[in-house]
Amino acid sequence: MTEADLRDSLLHHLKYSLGKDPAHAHIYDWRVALSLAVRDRIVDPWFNATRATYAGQHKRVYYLSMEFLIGRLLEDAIVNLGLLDRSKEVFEELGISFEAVLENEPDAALGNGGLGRLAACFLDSLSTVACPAHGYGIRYEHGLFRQRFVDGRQVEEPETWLSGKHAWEFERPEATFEIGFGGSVVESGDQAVWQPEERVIAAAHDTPIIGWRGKWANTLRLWNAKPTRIFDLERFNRGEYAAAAEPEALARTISRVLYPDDTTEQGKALRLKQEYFFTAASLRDILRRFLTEYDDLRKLPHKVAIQLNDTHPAIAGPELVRLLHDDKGLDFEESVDIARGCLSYTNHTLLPEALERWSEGLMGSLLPRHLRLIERIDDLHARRNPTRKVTAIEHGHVKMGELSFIMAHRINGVSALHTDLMKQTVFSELNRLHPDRIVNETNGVTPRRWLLSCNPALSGLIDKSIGNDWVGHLDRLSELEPHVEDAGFRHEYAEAKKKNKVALAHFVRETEGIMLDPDAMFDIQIKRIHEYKRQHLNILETIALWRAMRENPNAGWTPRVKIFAGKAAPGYIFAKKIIHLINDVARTVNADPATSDLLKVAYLPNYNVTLAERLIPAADLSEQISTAGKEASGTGNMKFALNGALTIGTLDGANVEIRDHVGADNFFLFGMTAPEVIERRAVDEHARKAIEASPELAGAIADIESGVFSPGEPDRYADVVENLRWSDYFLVCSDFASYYDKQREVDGVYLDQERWMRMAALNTARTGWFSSDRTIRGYMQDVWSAHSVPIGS
Ligand code: 26V
Repeated sequence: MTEADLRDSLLHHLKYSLGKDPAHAHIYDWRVALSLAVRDRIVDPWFNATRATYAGQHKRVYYLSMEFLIGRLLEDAIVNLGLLDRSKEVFEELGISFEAVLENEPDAALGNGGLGRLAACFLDSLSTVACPAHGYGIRYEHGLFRQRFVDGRQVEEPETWLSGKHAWEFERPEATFEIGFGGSVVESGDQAVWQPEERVIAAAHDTPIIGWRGKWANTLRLWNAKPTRIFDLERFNRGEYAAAAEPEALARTISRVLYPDDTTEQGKALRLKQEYFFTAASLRDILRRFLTEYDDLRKLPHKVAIQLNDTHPAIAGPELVRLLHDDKGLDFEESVDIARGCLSYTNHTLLPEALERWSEGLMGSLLPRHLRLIERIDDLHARRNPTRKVTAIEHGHVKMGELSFIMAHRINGVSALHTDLMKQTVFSELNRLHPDRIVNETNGVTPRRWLLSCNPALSGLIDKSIGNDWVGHLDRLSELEPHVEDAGFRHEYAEAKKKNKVALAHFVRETEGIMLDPDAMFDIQIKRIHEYKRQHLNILETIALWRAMRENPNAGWTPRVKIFAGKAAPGYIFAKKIIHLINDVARTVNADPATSDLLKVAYLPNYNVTLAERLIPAADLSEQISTAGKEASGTGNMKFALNGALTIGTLDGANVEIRDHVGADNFFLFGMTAPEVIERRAVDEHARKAIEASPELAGAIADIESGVFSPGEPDRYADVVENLRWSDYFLVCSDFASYYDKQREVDGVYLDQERWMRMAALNTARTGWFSSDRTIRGYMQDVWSAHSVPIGS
């Protein structure tokens, strides 16, 4: 496609799809027109991929996920199609800011955090490696809430990514399924008929996902919930207008909003409805597609691999058994075995409060047939494994992790440490019975978005040094190693980092009015706010550092900028307190003239994929400081290291593997290990003892308690302090001294910029393994038995 072709296509869409004259077009119109022009280029590879899959009768992968945190799509598609330079030129000629066009796109936040972003990286990699695949999820009308701060407190507002035209998707009015809830089951012998009481329509919307170099495209199919009857005409004619619209409102509620809680609150009927809704629609669609090609359902595991992204779609087990046994008449045991042959399950957390369980009461009323099938699945498992001690149903609850394990032929962890802990803890008994099922697939991130697009300064330098093959083969970054010894290369590496920091400083000045010195160390912690991630450890260290700087201003301090971003679940009171505290500390520290050249703190609101793309390339230091054993993997940690930020981190999740790859000398390790954490927790008054032993920590806590950061309201953080001193389950106090000391070591190394830049460049050169292409190839081999389709065939 030449520049002229692109311009013609853009102007064509502006005129015929948007009905706009270029003279009157707004940035929005240009953005949508460009998206449609780019989308046109995706359709042929998309069709070709589908045809090649049918022609070769290839196995298909289905990735079922409640969340796809995809962010913006336009730049990504342009980059994958190799249209970046041409697009820039077209807009330059038109006299329109290409930047502004890209910025106009809403950030699709159909996910909470790491789990949803991983699903989005996987879609990119599945297309890049030409693995026939579909993503299946929910087309939420409202994604994750927007976050604002009012007097330092988080306020949530609804998000409206669909307010304009969604340029990427194709609505499929013909692809609909009726999904039932509630009602009763009529059993006769082995057979059963479920008569649901309530029905909604699941309607498909497809977004093509193009891979690197535009050779292959897969489909993300998201389901919308619609009523079976638009409205009740009889009631409308009687003048009962609100009542007439009720069925519609009720049905649409199912796909109305993403649950923002990755927190404890469970047992919400709407959430279970969402889970069943999208899982059932997806399975019906999968079977329909299979039956267009094959007639023997026993072949299903050879042609279909279904991945459960956490337990959210765990109802797929019993639902697939129901479809095979009740609807298609297959024998029950055979149905269970076929289902297991297709299904596999990824576990993303070991935190007990995060493991899904549903009361039998709720499950029985919404999904009566499924509850009965789960009992039978459990019984079958008991019969086949007479020594077993676990059950999927226990104390009146269905445990979705156990159910998923029993119904899956592979269960995977998301980092080496997490997989080991899974075997030792939550699934120890099931692992004993089925030692071949648990495998490790360490997470990865797509280098297209998380290096090539978000960091043109660095990716340009990499291209110049080793060519551009690394984008599709990230382990080739190792070819940078010899360049790292070249002072000229290191200088250019430092220049690229500086450029990104200047751009971020500009952004922070414009949006927050905070002035940042681009020569200061940019120390960044960005992720959801959770106690186990320990943002409070970071802010305590910030306070301690500020105190030390005030006490001894001429001690040769390394200037620092502490940047935070992240949302708290609306009902997570402690997390919200931590946000408030960080904002209070930021206000106080930033107003202190004594330290204004040495320390700044900024909490950037509304963290999302787009903000991450700005922050990560500008980071010097990446904060990965969770309590060891609690962060299953982390993926931000990988993005930072790839972009040349050094990590200060614990031996947790994928930090362990990052450190193995970059080398212990190029990683700032601190804190207790997972076994030490368990031991320490058993020590009486561990927190109080740790506070007593660290004057820096004691001083920081004392400042909080005396209202230094909340003048006139010294009690504002009483509960945080109380928790730290008397409970401190996540061992903030016990890890504080080690963290504080390591941070001072970080200060020292940063002063030696030659050394720092060598370490940073080695981080880039040695983190090619963390590409999600590598992860996907691992799943294809160990979990799905799926293969890439030779492109062009
Ligand atoms: C976390 C928590 C924390 C405390 C309260 C309850 C609760 C509930 C859920 C979660 C996390 C849910 C699953 C999840 O998002 N896991 C994340 O998955 C990422 C991709 O594998 C991984 O990198 C993160 O470490 C993991 O937390």
